[in-house]
Amino acid sequence: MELQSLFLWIFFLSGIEGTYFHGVEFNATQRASTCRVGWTRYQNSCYLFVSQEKEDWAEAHYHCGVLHGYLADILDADESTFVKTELQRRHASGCFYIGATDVELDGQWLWTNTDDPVLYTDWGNGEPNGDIAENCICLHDNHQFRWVDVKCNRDFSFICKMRLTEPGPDVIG
Ligand SMILES: [Ca+2]
Ligand SMILES: [Ca+2]
Repeated sequence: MELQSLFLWIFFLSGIEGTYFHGVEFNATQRASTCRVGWTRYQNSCYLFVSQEKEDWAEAHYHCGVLHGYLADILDADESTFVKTELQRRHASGCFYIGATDVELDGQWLWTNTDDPVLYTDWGNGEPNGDIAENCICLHDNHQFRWVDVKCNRDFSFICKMRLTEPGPDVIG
């Protein structure tokens, strides 16, 4: 997908108000202190590992937004270890998109949910190597789920993240 059309599409999708997804209703104003069913808690955030359906980066970005999360950022080594451990525990395969892109300026990776520069990185050997052709990041099983840059129009699994608004004990019921 062309750079401009990618961003026009994201702009278009961001204008759609999604209150329903796959028949499940979510309350946008809900304040959560525990993770929803299917999401996994780490620190003060919840993570959803979506591997049933493969989507390109823009679709994955939109999909996480509909779920009131965002395409995950990974901000330090501890969080990276958590995510990689989860993927291995689930016997995941293939590649999982996260929320960084260098589509605006090659080599300057930004987390799209905050526009913050990507400070912590966990690149696989020889990565990133795609220059202007590869502007999205996924965690690849061939690299023990370290990061590789890939073409944003490829269909992959992805990881959504949601911060808990009211941190509390992870108690069900
Ligand atoms: Ca690039
Ligand atoms: Ca690459």
